[in-house]
Amino acid sequence: AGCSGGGEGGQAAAGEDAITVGFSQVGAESEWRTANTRSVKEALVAPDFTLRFSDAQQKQENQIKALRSFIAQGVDVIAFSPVVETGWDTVLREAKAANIPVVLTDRAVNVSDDALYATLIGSDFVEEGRRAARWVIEDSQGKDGPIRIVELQGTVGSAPANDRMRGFKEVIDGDSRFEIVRSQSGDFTRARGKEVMEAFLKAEGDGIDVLFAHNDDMAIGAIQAIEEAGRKPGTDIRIVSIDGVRGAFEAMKAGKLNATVECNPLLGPQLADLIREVHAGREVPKRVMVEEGVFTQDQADAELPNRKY
Ligand code: GYE
Repeated sequence: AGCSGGGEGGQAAAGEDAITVGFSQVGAESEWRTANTRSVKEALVAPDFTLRFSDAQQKQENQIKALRSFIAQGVDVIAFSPVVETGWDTVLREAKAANIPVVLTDRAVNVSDDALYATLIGSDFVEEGRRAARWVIEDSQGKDGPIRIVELQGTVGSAPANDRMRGFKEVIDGDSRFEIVRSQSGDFTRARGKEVMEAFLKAEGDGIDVLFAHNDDMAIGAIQAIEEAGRKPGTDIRIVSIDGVRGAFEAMKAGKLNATVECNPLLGPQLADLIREVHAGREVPKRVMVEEGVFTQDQADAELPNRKY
């Protein structure tokens, strides 16, 4: 192996046995995603790993191209966070034919044969949706219906959008006071979250009681739209979102966001361990879950200094 240490900036050189990993990331659409990218890049380092990183800019076609290029380069392991759930069978078969194991991070796929990937490490998005709904119900104690909810969905066809929608609806449907009056995608970005919220406000006027956003960034965009419409976010419209990024804690401290459901993006170290196992040909669980909780406004001040993303 030899040459450890050295190099510029004190960075270790890749060892002879370094595992070459091709990682295809979704994009840089949210605070969650930038924290996730940082975590992956910090974990997959020399001397144990050589990382080839590719950003798909939220487009599946770019991801498929990146995976094909990793296959052509003959990387040891492919890891990727699939933009959407469907449409992966062909390229995953190509990886399998080339004997390159695939580790899914963060988002799930919908494939005909689960043997097309080795394992998935990520959060339970259905449970996150349920948690958001339970918070809404708790927050609405003693209130009469109808309580009108608008929903900002994540990227159409993505696992977190599909699952968070399903989990939220499952719980909210059990309480007849609630009605989801509008539901549309804001693509997990602040800019789209703001635009779609503007359209909701235009269509519904004062008739919106609750906003459920599939991520914090869209909620933060929507908060701006609500303020520009002359209403008070967090008061006139109660707001819950998902991720638990720093921006959400700051919005909670300012009284503008009411609650955030945690979704931990710091998967790098666990991903590195899984890649090692898979590369060594050892048996791994098909699904590895990340543990997380829910935070409310009254906890924001105390919790903010502890946040790592
Ligand atoms: O919630 C959102 C990001 O897949 C869990 O993607 C991830 C989601 C996250 O853009 O902020």
